[in-house]
Amino acid sequence: MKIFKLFTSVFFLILWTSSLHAQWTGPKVKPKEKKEIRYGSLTPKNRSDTDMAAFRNYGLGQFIHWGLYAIPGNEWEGVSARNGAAASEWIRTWGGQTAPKNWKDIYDNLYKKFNPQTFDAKAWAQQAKYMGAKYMIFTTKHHDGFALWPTKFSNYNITKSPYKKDIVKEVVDAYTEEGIDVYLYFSVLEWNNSDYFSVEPKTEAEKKKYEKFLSYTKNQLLELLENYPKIKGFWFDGTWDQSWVKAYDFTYNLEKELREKHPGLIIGSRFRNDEFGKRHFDSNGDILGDYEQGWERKLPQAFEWLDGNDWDAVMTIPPNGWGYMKDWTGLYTKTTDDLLDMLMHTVSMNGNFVLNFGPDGNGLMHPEEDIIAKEVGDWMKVNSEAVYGVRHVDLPKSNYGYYTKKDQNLYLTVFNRPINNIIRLAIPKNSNEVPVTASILGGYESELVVKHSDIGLDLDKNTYYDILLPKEFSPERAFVIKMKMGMPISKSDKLMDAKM
Ligand code: JFZ
Repeated sequence: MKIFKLFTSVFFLILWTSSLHAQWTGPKVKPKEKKEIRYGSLTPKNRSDTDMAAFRNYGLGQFIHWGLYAIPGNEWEGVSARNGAAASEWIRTWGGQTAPKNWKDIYDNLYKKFNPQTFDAKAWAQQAKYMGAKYMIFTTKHHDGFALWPTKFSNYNITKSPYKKDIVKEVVDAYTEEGIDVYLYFSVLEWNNSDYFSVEPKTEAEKKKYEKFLSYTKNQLLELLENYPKIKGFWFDGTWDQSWVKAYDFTYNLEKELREKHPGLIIGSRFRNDEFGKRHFDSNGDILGDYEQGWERKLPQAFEWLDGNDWDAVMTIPPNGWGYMKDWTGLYTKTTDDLLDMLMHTVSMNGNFVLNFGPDGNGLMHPEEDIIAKEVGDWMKVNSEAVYGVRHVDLPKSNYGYYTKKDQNLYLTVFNRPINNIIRLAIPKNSNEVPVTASILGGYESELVVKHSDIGLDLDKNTYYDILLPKEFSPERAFVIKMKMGMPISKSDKLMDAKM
């Protein structure tokens, strides 16, 4: 019996995860026949306005998950929730042997203890600025339903905590002041709202309740736009339940209203679905919303997978867990080098990389996060030219690292340095743009030697440019070679084939 139960739950888990991931984590397959869609995207692919142009140039962002879950920090009275809850911000769902008695009750009363004495939004914003973040995403309300702003539409909000003050306002103001654009994370799904349904409401009474929930959601979103007109967009979450999926007429009109109220507003593909229940991409495979919002703790392997859409990737430092997690021991936590690699992977494919932070119950970052923010910032001080406002480069993939480009500049961020100190770039023979000069960003002053090495391999479509790295140059992290592109001095010779 137990085994059977285990099998069925594993089966449903696999079913659930595969349905979550099916559409957006691999190459996009477009259906052969076009369908008539009435609830498709309200905005065109690759919006061309200035707000979207700014989004496209961010390169690096910061995510902050903060809420009541910051108080337990993934443990309670010395007992870890690590094997009982999905992630630290999901600790309310803690179950099984290790969970405290009446845990949900304890959790739902945590707001009485939420009093972050050392919270300083300005300090966060300065840290993000130092790190090089150009935008940030802040959790106004996670799945637990607790609002960090003084919402008029629910009592479960910050004014009922001992802290009382409007946290969302503090964050929006402080980051905007530093020149960092703010996006608000908003979970539609709520765990402890009796008007919420995960399945489609069936009876009249259920429908009535869910109607109430929908107008509550709409009211809160309009309220956020009203209160914080400086924000640039929403980052939606918790929109996967059938109740929401079936409410496509409501969500379509809501999106319209939000956009009308706040021209330029940016909304990703995780907000709503079409009338056939297709999420992120509609039934014709076209993106819903302004950018692809499915790259969460995962990165595309190939540029083609993105189908030319704008996108961002959000990333945790621990394997999983977005909220504060006090104890990082025994987990692989991503190093600064790991994160820089992911950053360049992302921007080399036209995406924005968004690094998550989970401050504690007092408003302080995890000490390891402070170190990473500093180290990423140090690196960005020297190398951000290869990150901001750059585009994908259509060259054969380099094994040394990642290409990006801006105007006549080609950047290669080197993560794998060759033993012989010769960086050999493969450039298609018919290319009318080749590296002419090269230098290393920051520190190393003199220009590098660039040599055309036309190897002459038969049938090879490429010719080669060698950049010689000075032996004495020994940086501690990835470094960026900046090249000026220009006309080739001589076209690659077509060597006469010997007779075979
Ligand atoms: C969601 C939340 O449940 C989580 O707590 C966190 O806030 C994260 C940023 O978003 O988690 C998800 C949502 C969607 C997918 C995976 C995790 N997904 O589509 O693969």
